[in-house]
Amino acid sequence: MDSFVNKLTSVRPSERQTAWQALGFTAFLHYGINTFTDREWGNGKESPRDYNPTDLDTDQWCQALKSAGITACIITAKHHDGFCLFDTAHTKHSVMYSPRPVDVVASLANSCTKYGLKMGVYLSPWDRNAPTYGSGIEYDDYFCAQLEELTTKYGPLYSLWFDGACGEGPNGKKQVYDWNRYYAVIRKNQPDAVIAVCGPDVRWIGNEAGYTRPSEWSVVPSRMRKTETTAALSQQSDDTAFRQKPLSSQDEDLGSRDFLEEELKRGGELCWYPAEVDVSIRPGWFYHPKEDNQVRSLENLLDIYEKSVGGNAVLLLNIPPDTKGQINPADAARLKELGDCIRSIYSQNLLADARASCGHNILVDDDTYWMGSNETEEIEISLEEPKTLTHIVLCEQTTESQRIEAFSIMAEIDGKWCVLYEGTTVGFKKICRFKPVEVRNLNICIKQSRVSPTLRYIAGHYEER
Ligand code: FUL
Repeated sequence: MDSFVNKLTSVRPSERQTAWQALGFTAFLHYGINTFTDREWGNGKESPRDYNPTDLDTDQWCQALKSAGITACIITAKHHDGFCLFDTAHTKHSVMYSPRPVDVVASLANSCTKYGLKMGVYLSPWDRNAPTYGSGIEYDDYFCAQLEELTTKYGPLYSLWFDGACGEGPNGKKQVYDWNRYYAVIRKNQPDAVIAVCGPDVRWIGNEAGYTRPSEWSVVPSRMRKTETTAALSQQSDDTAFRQKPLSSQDEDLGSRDFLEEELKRGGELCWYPAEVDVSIRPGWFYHPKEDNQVRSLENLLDIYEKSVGGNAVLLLNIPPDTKGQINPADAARLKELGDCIRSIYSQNLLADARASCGHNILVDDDTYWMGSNETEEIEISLEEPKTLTHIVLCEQTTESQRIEAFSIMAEIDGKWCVLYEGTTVGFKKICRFKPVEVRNLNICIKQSRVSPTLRYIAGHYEER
């Protein structure tokens, strides 16, 4: 085997990354002092008295998320304003000093257990309230003490999410974050949790608009881990080898064969760093009553879902609880519609009774998988009776790395083979959409792969339009 492609496909996910990827559709919950001050970024000077939900109900949050088919959620335990939604021993700038002293993180953890959702936390390193912010070790001690609380008191967490914002604190100083120290606390207490965005396990997609690249690779240059945010970038010091050619999380090509070849030639290294799409259901990350009529449309959300979850990424859809302390009826109704729609399209594999030429039961969604013997392969799928399809779902066995570089889906229509879809990457899950077509015979042509391709699952679906 060519040592170059061998090198690319020897990059594999960790168990925690694979478990995270399987969550597919997840939620962000931006909730805190900004919810009550009607702001996006607080300045840290707010009073805990401002926090006053009239009817906090984290069960209701979970019900709304479940109705959309969401599997996990991340709560903003502390945003840049430094106000803590949990019972921390290290500051009085928290819910416990508000008119409603309820540990929101604990309440959500209980609700998540009740409804079978996983929970993660966002803890902003930028803290505009902490007096020690910008002091160096003293602030790191504070931040680690809060991480210690969050990672030991609330049961298993699936994700710790760090954005890269690094502004000034109350005394006008900036903090240089000791990331490795923060990571060590998480690895010690929550070894199964991924560390996302400013972390080694999950890559920021590069935008907050819900856009996923048509070719989304999980094998990317290792230096992506340092450059996904401007804050992380500004903290880089010794990246001399690459100064001439900086990498940005916004770049369209992060993982093609040519691009990675160039990277290796320059002395770079590769890592498994899968993408997460964070996007809000409304214009803001926090709840603002004036945005009640700006909840994204069902059509738009379904499109984002299909391109992210079905584009080798995880969707992290932000749904901000309102001043009552609940998911607003406008968002809750949209989530239910979205869930109904996803269930109606994807619950049933219309190819389940078909025959696949690869000799492996690839039409059953289980842990087994097929591996071809050549870099190009064809799998014919024949149905007993013709069926109308609008979607084909392909899943690679990503524990064997990401191998497929180009594929097409062909259908025999009136005795002629026609192209239904042409694609590049597959990865964990690829959703391919096309105009309704009645088919009996399909051909999945893998036109190029790094080494012998794998497929774990193929499904066909129909969406009534
Ligand atoms: C950013 C923050 O500045 C926004 O307020 C929001 O929390 C977003 C998810 O991350 O870095």
